[in-house]
Amino acid sequence: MYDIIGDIHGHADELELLLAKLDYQRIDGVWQHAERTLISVGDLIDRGPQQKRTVDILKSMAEHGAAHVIQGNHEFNAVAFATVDEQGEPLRPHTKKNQEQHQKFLLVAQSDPAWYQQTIEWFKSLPILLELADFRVVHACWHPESIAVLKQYANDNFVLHEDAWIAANQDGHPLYTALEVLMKGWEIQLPDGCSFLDFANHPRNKIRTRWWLQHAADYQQFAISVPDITMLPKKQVDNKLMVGYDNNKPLFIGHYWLEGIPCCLSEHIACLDWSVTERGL
Ligand SMILES: [Mn+2]
Repeated sequence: MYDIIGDIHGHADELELLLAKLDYQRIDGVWQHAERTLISVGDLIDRGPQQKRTVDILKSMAEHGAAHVIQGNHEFNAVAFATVDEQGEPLRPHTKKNQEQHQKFLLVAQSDPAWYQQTIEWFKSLPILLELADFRVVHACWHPESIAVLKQYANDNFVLHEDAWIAANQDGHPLYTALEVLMKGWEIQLPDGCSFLDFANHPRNKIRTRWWLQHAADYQQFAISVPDITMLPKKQVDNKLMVGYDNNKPLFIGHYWLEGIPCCLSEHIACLDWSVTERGL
């Protein structure tokens, strides 16, 4: 049996409360359960107050066989931030915005470089998705075309090859595009001239979508994670921009920072990310 948990984002106290609630016990420093295995949908880091403890809890569980952890976009970005190309340039530029998003994690990194190095190596070893006999897990979007691309650059367990990290961060490379879809979701451009303000008040002209919808929808119905949905047009979305889900197996995702009373996104899809962190942080 499995317990699947959502984006923790540095909230180790809440993670331990949840593990205790799920009847896991800390034995010799490692949280575990005699009959159950934990699955994390990724995004362990950034935002929250306990970056190191959160990583250490889940890493020790994974090493003990008590948990499976996949990469979220935050782990992927952390590796890219810490890795340089042949010219010595970081794969993820150290811009002000990228540093700010990563600040809480970088503070720990600076105070404990050895831990930082080991953590980045562990992040690199995490799969991008899980396909088990009875269900699937990916951070944001299950998209067969993107998974086919990923397979060319990953091992049988969907762990990226060491030498694929450069391509994975090259804007326009097929692997870059595939990973964007799998870990950040299916995003589409708004019609010309349309934009909205996101939770950080940044204007955007691309929306995150309810990619699993199979039928025609307008932009307001298709969008997710938009603070004021009325800023979007009621115009119908072109069917070619809708990918849908094959419904072959139940799917578990995170990423979408949902609010309200938890419910399934569709008959076959559950999102586990119901905002341990307040929005706007
Ligand atoms: Mn995410």
